[in-house]
Amino acid sequence: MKSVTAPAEPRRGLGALAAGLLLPLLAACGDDHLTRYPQTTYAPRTEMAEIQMGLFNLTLYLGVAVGLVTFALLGWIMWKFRYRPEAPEPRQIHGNTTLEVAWTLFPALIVAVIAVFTVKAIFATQPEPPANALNVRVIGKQWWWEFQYPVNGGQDTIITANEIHVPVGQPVQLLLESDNVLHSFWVPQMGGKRDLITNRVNRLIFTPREPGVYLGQCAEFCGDSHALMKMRLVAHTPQGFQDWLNNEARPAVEPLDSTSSVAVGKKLVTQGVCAGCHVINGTPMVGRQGPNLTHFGRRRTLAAGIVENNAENLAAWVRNAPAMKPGSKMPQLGGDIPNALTEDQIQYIVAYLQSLQ
Ligand SMILES: [Cu+2]
Repeated sequence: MKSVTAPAEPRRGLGALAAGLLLPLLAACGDDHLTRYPQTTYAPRTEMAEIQMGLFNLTLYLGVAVGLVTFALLGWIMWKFRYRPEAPEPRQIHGNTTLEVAWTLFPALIVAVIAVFTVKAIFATQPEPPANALNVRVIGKQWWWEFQYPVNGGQDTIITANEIHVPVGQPVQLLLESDNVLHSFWVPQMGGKRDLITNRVNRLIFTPREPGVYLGQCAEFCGDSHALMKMRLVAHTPQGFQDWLNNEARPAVEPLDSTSSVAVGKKLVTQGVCAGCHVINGTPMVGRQGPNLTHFGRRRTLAAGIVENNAENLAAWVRNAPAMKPGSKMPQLGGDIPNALTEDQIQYIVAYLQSLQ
């Protein structure tokens, strides 16, 4: 039976092909797509990201040109040599040296051009660290990020998690490592990616240009919650960065009133189950398993960027972290388990953690 829907298929195929070809071009036209796709490589904000996008565009355009020529030739040949009942059998040939030399040399030339620009880009994106670089040690965890800022000439270290803060206009050198499995640091608008591995320190150097909040995430499969290992890169003005750093250097704020829910929460956190895994500077907590919580209340998100940092989400996280992040090393602390925290206790803990500005 003759199908009546068949003619629509090639048209739909052509539509998809055209969309596939046009989408990157449209995406490159402006930053409107940033709202929809905030973790984009199409809006570079460092020289490194620009070099990488240039290389991507070069291969994309060459690929599109080769594709257009190939499909045009194919179409022309199919039309010219289409079946005609009256036509005699075509002349039978074997081998054509000119054609074979041409279709060997031409692709080799294209690959050579790509290779030249690729090697240039490799050297350009792996520069020697500039003398004025801000060094940040980045340690990939399962599944969150630790950021360490050496201060006072390397005497002290400021430790934070999941939100990396940098100034604009100054080169940033990330010293990337892992103490567990492989991870990969990727904030697309800054450039990247680069792996965090256990037996060497990898470097990533870039200079943020514009203040803003840039989204990133781990780009190397690292276990159950790999897809939930996100981060924010916050680029400040130089003064804004210094203010942030100065605040991070302070010990945790004390509850104003010793009878408040914040004070009750402080006692629960610093003397209870949290103390085994977390540090809050200025308290006796010494755990190094989990993120440093000294200024936790200032972070925009929690659980490595997966949800907004608000009272409701924080309570849900404290109550049952593995329910939000499968495989999380933070255990379930509330709900239906022996010796669970009560709902009141969870609210006190939330009040204290949110007070840590
Ligand atoms: Cu990871």
